[in-house]
Amino acid sequence: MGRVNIEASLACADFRNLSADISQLVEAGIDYLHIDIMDGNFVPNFALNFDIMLLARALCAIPMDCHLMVADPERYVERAISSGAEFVSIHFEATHHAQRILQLIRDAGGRPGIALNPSTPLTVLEYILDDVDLITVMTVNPGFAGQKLVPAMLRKIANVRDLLRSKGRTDIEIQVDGNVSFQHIPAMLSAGATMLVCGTSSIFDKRYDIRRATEAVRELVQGKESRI
Ligand code: S6P
Ligand code: MG
Repeated sequence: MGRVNIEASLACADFRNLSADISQLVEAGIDYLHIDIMDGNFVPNFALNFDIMLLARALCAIPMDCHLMVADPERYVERAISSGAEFVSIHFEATHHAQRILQLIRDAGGRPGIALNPSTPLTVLEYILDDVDLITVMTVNPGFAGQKLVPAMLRKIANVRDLLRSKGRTDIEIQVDGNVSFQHIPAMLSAGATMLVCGTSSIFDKRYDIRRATEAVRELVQGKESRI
């Protein structure tokens, strides 16, 4: 297995004490901050925004991955990048013009990602593989933290991996987002996940300290049993 990135879903942090949580994420060696942006339209909820990205950037240098759960995402590409995003992911379902927006992200200096809702088939990827650096398999329906894994998504992750292998594109990251728990991480990794978005199911599980929980995720990534 190649390198696996451990990401912290910042929307799940304790905002009463954001700078303390970010310090712990830095100490824990988190690879990316995953920034959920929602518009109350594409998904029935609101989450983070670009000011919070700038705040996070002022507090730490952890690279950021911006997950745009918004309709017509082309409106926000430039701001996501100028607010510090390395990866910018759009939803296939949120636009009629996914390829054009992925190209726009690339041209603006970002690394494009395409996110797929649980019910969206992988056939939509066929002609856009050259336009993406990242594919997000939503393992829950987007909009909320704390949901249960849609079981068929484990097969979907493996199907993305098989597709990328068959096209010789194993350089494209496979991100999993939703209920990435200590219980599900081993199966997600075996299926081919390379970027783990960790929220309330693991790194921000209130029962544990952020550093210890991250260490436990890392143990699983290294193929060890976690004692957490
Ligand atoms: C969901 C969003 C996610 C969540 C994350 C929460 O719409 O895109 O990034 O913040 O999945 O993690 P958990 O462990 O609570 O499901
Ligand atoms: Mg997300």
